[in-house]
Amino acid sequence: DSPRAGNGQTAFAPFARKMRLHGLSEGLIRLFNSYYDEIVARHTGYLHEAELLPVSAADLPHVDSLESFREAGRQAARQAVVIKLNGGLGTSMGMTHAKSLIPVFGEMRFLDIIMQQALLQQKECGGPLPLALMNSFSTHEETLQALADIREEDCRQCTPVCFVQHKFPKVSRRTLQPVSYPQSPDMEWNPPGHGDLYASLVTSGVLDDLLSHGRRYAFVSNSDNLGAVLDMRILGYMAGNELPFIMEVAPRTASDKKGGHLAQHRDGGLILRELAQCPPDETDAFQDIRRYGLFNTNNLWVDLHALKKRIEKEGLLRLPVILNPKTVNPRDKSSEPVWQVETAMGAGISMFTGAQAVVVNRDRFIPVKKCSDLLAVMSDCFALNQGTVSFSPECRYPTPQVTLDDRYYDHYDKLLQRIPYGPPSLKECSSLTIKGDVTFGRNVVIRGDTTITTGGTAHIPDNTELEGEVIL
Ligand code: UPG
Repeated sequence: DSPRAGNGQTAFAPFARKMRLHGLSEGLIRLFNSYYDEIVARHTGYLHEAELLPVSAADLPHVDSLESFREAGRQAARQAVVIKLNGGLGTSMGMTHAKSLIPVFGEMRFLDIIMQQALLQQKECGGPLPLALMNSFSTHEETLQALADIREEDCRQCTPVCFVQHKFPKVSRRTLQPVSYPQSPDMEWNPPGHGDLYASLVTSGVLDDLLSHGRRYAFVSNSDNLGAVLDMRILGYMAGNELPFIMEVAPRTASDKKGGHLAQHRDGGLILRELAQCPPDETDAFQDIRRYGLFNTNNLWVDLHALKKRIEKEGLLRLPVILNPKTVNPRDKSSEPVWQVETAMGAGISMFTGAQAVVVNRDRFIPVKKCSDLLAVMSDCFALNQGTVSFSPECRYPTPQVTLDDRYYDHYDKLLQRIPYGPPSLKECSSLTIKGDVTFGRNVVIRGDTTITTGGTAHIPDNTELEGEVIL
């Protein structure tokens, strides 16, 4: 049972001290204080079923219907900026460094592909198009190093602006006080989620800088989404209609049950619900893809003028809080239980009057979250051409559903050990499930729905073709 913190101000004082000591601004301290008050008041941050209504794709504009805005988009590109969220580590693929530094196509890492995309988009726009990376305290140094190593020629034409997102002190779930972890003081802090973008743009000075250079329309996306490139139609639609905010949403499939879904609040506007905001006894409704048929791709468009005006009036954007229960050392489950205070960028959809959602095709959402996504992306289902990642026209099905055995494929290195000659051909495969420790030889072809099971360790010989239930 966690003790109540008593007088909120007194209880918060140690957080304010700690944050000041680490150079965090008074505005951010006030923002964190308001989130902290919610912890003290025992708010959960949950969005309940009873508050929500589904949204139908038929009621939203589809990107393919926005063709007439393409030219307006080209004009508005002079006022655009591309921002990539680059605060995350590759932990979901067993890596301890910045996720954007994991190779995805041969030697090409997410970061190299982002740089190529930026150069290509500059050509399309016929002029400079700034690229900004929001790093976190965990990814900043190595991202700077990697950018320095990327070919000088590429960087000269497009030098990304890097800014570092804030950090929030972890809150002890026992005492509701700042947690102390002297053996690794960095672990006393957490990145506050990608919702921190709005505050970080302000406190880093990047918002004012972009506006003073005439950059008004920000296209923001996850750095691990290989399909997130500037779309002139959506940009033109935003500029032409003076929209403050657009969320790109896509029809949900069975594999999109975890991301945030779009809904309408019973009080009116559109709203994003992340899995962490769903009460545990309502996850079935959350995952019902027929009820909530659209998910947030996290490709967002923000009018920086509107953001600036809003902040001048009301201070840093206060988003719905997400309380993430963890241990201070995430790898040591016996260490102190903490709350990580986080927010999600897509929550902006309910912060700006007039915000809209646009339905997009799957080619704008090619995420790589786990090794199973990576295997599909590395296979012949996808191709990379000068930064453009596309589905192979020879692919018979939409992206194959790949399910790997986490005991042998949870880490990037383990995956590579099991596909020493590259991934099997998946262009005629609709689903591949691997149960057990399976290594692939050269030129293996998988077709249809295939499940490969082995009790021990199995090697698939060169030139094998597999389909259906395969027991090795
Ligand atoms: N990131 C940061 N800072 C943070 C947390 C994350 O820069 O503090 C970056 C991270 O590097 C990645 C992106 O944000 O590039 C997305 O982060 P992640 O934690 O992987 O979020 P997801 O689980 O992918 O969820 C987001 C949205 C969700 C949406 C989904 C689409 O929250 O609503 O459905 O993206 O992939």
